[in-house]
Amino acid sequence: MRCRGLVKVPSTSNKYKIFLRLLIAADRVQFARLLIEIKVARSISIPEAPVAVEGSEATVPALSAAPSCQLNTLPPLRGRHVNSRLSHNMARAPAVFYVLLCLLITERVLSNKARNVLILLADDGGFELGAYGNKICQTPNIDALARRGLLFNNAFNSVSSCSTSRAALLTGTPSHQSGMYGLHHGVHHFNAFDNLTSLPNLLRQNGVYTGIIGKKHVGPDDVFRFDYEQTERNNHIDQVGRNITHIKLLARDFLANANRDNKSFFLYVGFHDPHRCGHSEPQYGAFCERFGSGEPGMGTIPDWAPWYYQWDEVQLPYHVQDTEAARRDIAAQYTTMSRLDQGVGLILKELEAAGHKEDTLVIYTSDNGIPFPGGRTNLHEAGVRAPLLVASPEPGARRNQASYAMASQLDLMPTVLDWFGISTERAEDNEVTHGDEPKSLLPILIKEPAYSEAEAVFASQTHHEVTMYYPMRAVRTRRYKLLHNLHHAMPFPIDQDLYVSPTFQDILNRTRSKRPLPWYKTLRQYYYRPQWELYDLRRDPAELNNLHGKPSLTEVEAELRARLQSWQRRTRDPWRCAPAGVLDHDQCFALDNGLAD
Ligand SMILES: [Ca+2]
Repeated sequence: MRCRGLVKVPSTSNKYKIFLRLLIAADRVQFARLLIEIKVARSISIPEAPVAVEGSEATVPALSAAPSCQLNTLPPLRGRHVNSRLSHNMARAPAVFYVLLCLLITERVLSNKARNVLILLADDGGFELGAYGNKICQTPNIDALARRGLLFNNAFNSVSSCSTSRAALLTGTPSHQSGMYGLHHGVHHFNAFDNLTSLPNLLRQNGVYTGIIGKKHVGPDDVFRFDYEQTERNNHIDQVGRNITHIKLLARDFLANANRDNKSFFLYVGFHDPHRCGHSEPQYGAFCERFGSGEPGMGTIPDWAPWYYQWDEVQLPYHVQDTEAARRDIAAQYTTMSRLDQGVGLILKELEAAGHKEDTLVIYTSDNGIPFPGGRTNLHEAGVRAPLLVASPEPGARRNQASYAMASQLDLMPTVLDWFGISTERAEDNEVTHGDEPKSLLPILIKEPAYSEAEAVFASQTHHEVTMYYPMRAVRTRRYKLLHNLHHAMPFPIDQDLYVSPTFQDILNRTRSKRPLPWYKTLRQYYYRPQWELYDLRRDPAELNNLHGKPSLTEVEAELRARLQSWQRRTRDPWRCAPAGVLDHDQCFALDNGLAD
């Protein structure tokens, strides 16, 4: 990917320069009063001291307080140098000058045309959202965001694992091409290739102020570098990912910096909610739903009013068994979703208070499916189908509408670059079917594209944890999905986090004791999968009826398979000959292991 464009920095107009010269001679005290008055009109509240959560090993780091006088919300006036000249030379200026100055400043603010992006990323969040039809889980802030923008009904992750998905989102590159084959932290230790171009690096090179608050979980550092980083590297993950008061204050700090420097910004908020924590911090509950709840020993998050749900009233997803244990697990997830929702509301208020509601593209999505059987780590629908809300402040942008266009998270990098006016080039390749490249979603925000059965998204998964080697590749059109389980003879792996969950333990215990298991699969079916899976999603959204090899769909399957192979070649998938062949000098050589079909 090669960058061609630059973010435009507005130049000082001649008119502006003339008025500045006129103003050199004004009274210092009155000028200061004027600035204070303007500040009052644009003020944001003084930051509160963040509250540490009792029982957490983490401490809340001190934030750099926002300046008491919010001059940083004003245009730069060519920096402190000009301000200093004004301060020293203004004397007895007529009131009309102040009015003119005020008009000038207003004009400059309005004509500045800052273009900013805010990404709000849930961790393992699904469709527990009112905007997507969940009537039980309360998410008024995200629902309000949906009303301000466009809701995508066919949005997909390109992989169903945390680090790999985040790397894909931030590079527009599928996991088998980025080198980020699995989780980044601990013994898993996966990293992207050193020469990969990432969105934050590209934006920084183009003068955009970049920030990440919360979960980063990708590396190496040089490939994913933000100007402002408050992540699990320098904080406890719960403090930057679940303590919504702390997250709010960090956002305020970042926005104050952007305003002070009068820069376009890209802010990526990686919530850790609604991720499970039964594996890492069981004292807070299966989803950390008690963290900061105000209960004894749990600490208090000042901005969070917890919602609690009745287990027998939750809206059970089709891929979760209908038992009390699983329903209680879902109820805990809802409580954590509601904390995420309130965090989203706080960030959006900070954005508005900083004066950027009308110049910022806001995107809400999730890195992978919910952490339940059939969800995260699967390329089935519940693992990769993602909520996606995009709210544009542009005149004419669609609001309170839904789109059925196929959208991949690989599209988010070109979307953000498009928003900032940064053009890129990719090498031409005739093997790629038109439309299979990542694309900007901005045109869809204006007009729904014509319906096309040919639209497709792709997915690629190799690991989650380092021990969970189970490579899969998939192509999904509006109607069909073809899924290739490359090493299907192995049992499908289960991650530590899911294994200890009440839901999976319930499946295990019921299977072992041969008690009824009201689930959509048996455990054996879940573990052992065929090499190829083909589904007609219009008729079979739960993907229970594998149509692979069905004579009436021979042509459909062949087309999907060719398209998937073409995508794998184009993206230089090292697994493109597996499992029936060995790749050598861009050719597949047969292994004669009986897996060619
Ligand atoms: Ca995740």
